[in-house]
Amino acid sequence: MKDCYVSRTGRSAALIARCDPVVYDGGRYDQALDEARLQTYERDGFLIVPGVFDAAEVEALRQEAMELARDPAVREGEEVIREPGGTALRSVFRVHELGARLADLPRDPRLLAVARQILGSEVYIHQSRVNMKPALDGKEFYWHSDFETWHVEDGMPAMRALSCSVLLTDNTPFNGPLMLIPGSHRQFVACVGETPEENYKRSLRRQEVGVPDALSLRLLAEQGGLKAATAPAGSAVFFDCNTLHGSSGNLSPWPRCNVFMVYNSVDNRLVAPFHGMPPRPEHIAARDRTETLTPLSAAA
Ligand code: 6CS
Ligand code: FE
Repeated sequence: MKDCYVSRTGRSAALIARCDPVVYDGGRYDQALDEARLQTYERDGFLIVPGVFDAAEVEALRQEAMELARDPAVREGEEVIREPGGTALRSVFRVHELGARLADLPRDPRLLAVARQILGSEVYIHQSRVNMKPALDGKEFYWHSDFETWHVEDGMPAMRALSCSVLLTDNTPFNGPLMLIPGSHRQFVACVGETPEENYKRSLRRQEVGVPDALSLRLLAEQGGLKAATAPAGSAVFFDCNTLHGSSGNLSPWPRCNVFMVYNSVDNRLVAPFHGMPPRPEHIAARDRTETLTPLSAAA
């Protein structure tokens, strides 16, 4: 398979024009997003939708996420990632298979219909996680493209995946909201450096390999600006797999807890990782459990 997106091959950094559509022909799917919102997503590489879930729904999801984070069995599991240099919980992966409401979330039509429309196909969950970003302690997530990692380390062939972040707490200017670079999804930043073995054991705590160089970051930020996805709990942020994003540390006395569902097209299933090393484990990148998602029935 020709690799459109060669990265981490020891050569210098480069900007490679995207080879894939942003919005696929979703004609056969419900038009979950109206034309204006679809164009915003296509132009910027992300879309912030306030008020998707009501207060009771968000509180139930947040409670379930907190229960998982407190569960001794979960806390000892491989799905838990702790903050760098500390023991506070940074992320819990595979939450769509650990919690009941979190299992329904990716099938909620308010999210699933958007994913199908944008990706123009049936979809499955490539990865899910809750990023806890605890009060006064949550460390940063440096700028990165998820796709760069998912392509190199997981073998995701094309840019035909998107993340949906559901805000379980208010995201304010002070608690480390997701920050994105509008328009950056159109350029693939080929990163320098080689991938260490089992890189995920470090990168999920602090990513140092597969991050864009300062010059590329500055160029794309000067072209598109920076946008902080500050929004109330219950909002959803849909962002393309290749949109550059990151978040600062949380110095506020309030947590910033968001759940992320990553939808991948069933026509974009993982192949052998492009770095040539063994794939990352199932709880980070689904290879075996990739059932097509069916929408929750209204009665559910
Ligand atoms: O490597 C990954 O899959 C994870 N790393 C980051 C920083 N974002 C996407 C994902 O959670
Ligand atoms: Fe990310």
